[in-house]
Amino acid sequence: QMESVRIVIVGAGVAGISAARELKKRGFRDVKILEASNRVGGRVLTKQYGPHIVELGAQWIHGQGENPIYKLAKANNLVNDTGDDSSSEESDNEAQYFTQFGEQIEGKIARDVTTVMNKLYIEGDRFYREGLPVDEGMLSVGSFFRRRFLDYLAACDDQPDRVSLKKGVFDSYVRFNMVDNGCDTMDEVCIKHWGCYLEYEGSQRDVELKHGYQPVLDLLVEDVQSDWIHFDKPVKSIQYNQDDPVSLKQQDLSSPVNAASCAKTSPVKVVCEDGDEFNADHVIVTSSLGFLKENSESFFQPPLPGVKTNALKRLKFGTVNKVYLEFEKPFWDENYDIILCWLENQPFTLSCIDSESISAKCPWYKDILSFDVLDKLPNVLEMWISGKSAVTMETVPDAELQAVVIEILRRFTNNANIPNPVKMTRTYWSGTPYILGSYSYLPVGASEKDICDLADPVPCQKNPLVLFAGEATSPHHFSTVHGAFSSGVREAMRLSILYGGKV
Ligand code: 6YU
Repeated sequence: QMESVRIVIVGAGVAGISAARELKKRGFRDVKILEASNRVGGRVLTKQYGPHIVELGAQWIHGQGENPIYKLAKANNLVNDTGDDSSSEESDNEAQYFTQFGEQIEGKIARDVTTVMNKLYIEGDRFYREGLPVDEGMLSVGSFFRRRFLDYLAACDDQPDRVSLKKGVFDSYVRFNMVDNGCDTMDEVCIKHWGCYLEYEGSQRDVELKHGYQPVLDLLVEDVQSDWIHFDKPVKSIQYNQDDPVSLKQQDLSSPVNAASCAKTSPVKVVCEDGDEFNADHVIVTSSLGFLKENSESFFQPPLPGVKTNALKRLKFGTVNKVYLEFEKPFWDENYDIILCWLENQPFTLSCIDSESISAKCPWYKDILSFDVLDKLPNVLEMWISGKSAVTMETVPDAELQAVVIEILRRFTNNANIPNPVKMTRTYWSGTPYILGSYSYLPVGASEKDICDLADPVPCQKNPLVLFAGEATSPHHFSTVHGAFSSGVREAMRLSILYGGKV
């Protein structure tokens, strides 16, 4: 029976591929994946860079233990398991902190602050895990961090200069978390649900892949029939019949009446931008939260129920971008990432840009987090930025971007001799059609229930015509590759069970 069930999957990102793979394992044979772009992977995008690679999207496997992506990569000898913890105090020390005045902050100051903040990061989980009451004035992770950091500062009784430097390191810690969460500010991120995101067991929080994500993606795609995937097939709308019981498929088709009505009936019609239409019994939508937030009204006919549109409104989807700068040779100390710390209330203007430029009107560069040194690309620095500033940066022309970034590097490191890069590669995640950002997060006012509501099929669980997968539908692993993967498996299993398959 499964062989004749028609399933369309929207999107060939990790969630879509993982759903297709699981459907195939479970005996489904009539599956089509419609992908808007001309490639597999979505937010996983490994690019060849000379003899090496860069990751324009996902970069690490977050966590070990039962992480399904870690298990797959490990079994295929694709991970760099060093055994050390990349989020430990030691590795935080493999960074140099600079102020906008070209002053390098003493290692001990940076260490003290990051140690305090790493403890607060973990403590913040307790509001969710232990149900601790949340203070009205401290609803966000940003306000929690700030208040508890100020308590720490008050207890230290440092000289004003030292206080200012510590605040600078604190500011960079907050920006690190903005990148980690893909948000505009940590004042948006809900402290009550901070612990909702679960880390896997294991000593390494961020596991590196020897050859990047591409070989992992290849392993997943290998298990999917290649003729299932249709590229350059953007889906424009999904029409589903709320009243059509799925049980029609399960009726006795030997009766000519039933057979004829089943042949005619299509509970779901998937319409593509090019006019092609696909009739199906079920559709699994894996479009990003960003795409759904923007398009759900016209995308689903009839419109999604209120509980779903409310979830779409409440959950948030941010932007993280990277810029790769290649120099003729390294001017930095080996292995030391360059982290920017802005000291408070100090004027700062760039000399390289005119007053009419985008960067002068909107100083996006103040949200640059760091310039990271890459083991495998010795001449390259990787710059990170998050939030609205990352979106603004996408509109800045190459020449202006390069000038700004190089002036920032020169001024922070107090090294006027830093040359211009020989090559620059940049990402545009907010402007990437059908993705429109980087990953989802839980803002103040949203909860785990919104994620579950988003994941629920439509019109209802008993009659799942339109199913939802993708990282943003994963209550405990949103924003990750493994969350996307598991959500695809989850929805394939939902269909398998519906047609009598085993759990
Ligand atoms: C991870 C990491 N990582 C950095 C950056 C980015 C992301 N992530 P997709 O969008 O991929 O696929 C959908 C497809 O559907 C797509 O191809 C579309 O073209 C297509 N489509 C959509 N609409 C369509 C339509 N109408 N018709 C046809 N086709 C359509 N994750 O594990 N490790 O290091 C990073 C990072 C710059 C952009 C990441 C990372 C996120 C993952 O990349 C992402 O979740 C999945 O790939 C999504 O797959 P998908 O299939 O769901 O959608 C406390 C707490 C904190 C919480 N955060 C902690 C974790 C921090 C995460 N940090 C990540 C950091 C980096 C560097």
